[in-house]
Amino acid sequence: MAKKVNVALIGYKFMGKAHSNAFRQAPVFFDLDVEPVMKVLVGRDEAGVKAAAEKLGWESYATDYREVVNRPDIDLVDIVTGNTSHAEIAIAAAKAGKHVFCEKPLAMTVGEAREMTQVAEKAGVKHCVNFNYRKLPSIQLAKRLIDEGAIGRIFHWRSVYLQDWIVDPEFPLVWRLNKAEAGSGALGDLAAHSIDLAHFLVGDITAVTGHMETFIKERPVATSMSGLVATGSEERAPVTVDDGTIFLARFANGAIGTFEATRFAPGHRNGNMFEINGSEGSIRFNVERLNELEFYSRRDPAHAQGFRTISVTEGGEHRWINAWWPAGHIIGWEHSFTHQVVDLLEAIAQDKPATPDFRDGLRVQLVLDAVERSAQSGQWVSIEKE
Ligand code: SOE
Repeated sequence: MAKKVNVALIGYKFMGKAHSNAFRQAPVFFDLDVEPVMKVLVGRDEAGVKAAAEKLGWESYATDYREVVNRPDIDLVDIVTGNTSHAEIAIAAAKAGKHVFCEKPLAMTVGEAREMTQVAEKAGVKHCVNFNYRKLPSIQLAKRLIDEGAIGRIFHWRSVYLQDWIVDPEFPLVWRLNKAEAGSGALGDLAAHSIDLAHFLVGDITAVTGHMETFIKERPVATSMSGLVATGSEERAPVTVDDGTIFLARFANGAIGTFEATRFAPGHRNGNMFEINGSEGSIRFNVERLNELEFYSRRDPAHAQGFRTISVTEGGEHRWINAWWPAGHIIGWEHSFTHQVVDLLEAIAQDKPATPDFRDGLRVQLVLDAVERSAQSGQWVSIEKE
């Protein structure tokens, strides 16, 4: 009988649904060394959390995370609350000796991210930040090709992360548009993913210069700041985060990069895309076609040159893919969450580091912070040491 890992999930909205699904799917599709138990769902609104616990498949619910993180029967605390409470909950959980899993961006500030990392490392618990795109078979293939030298020395990273859900100026001022609640806009919500992928695939970023823009300065006040539904309210208040951000980056290995993140790109719902160019070839990725990786090799014979599209459902060698369906039976966005949970549970079972961990989250936070400072000063800003 596999050892049980009792999980407490703090938060139950969009990400709560995604994480609950991952904990449900992981033991069904994967042969795990430990068995996750969906013990308790936590939220402040009793009626809301009770209904969510029933729907999402949690054994019980609670309204105070402080009691839950100190419960002896809880092994893993998963944090999907708003960005403002990540640090408080993660630190409390790690100090109570629990493994901690946290949504991105890791924190509101570099100071918070540093403290979270230090406390978790000192406590000796597993700590993991959910940069879920790393956990796609196509991204793992990109990493493998790069590590095998298939694209040679890397010259360029070029990423865009494009969404379009707030182009309408009447779209209300939800929490994601409020700096005090979100920390930043497109930068922390979207570019954070691209930065983590760049760190994973290319290496450390050493300096950045950026520009951030808020196109719609005021919006109707949302009756519920967490709602995503237009309210038709007459009252308007300032948008305090970036609608779109661009920045240039230098990498430690000599590569250079461009990053663009925006919620103002009509037609793009979740266009997380990048291209990497090296001395021997190139790699292209688009999350809206996440079962594929495009690869160009200069080593191909002249008559066969051209980008090829590799299906990561083929060949049986791609990470996680054999646990799902036969070749050609594609997987989706939510599978990246399940793969992350599988990796985290394996890290717990085998007592090895979880990836990406809080230090990776801190590395991203340092870049987010440097981009903001550069946008204010108009200067290049070096990335601080962790
Ligand atoms: C909303 O902009 C959002 O869900 C982000 O918060 C996620 O991190 C990203 O994966 C998709 O878009």
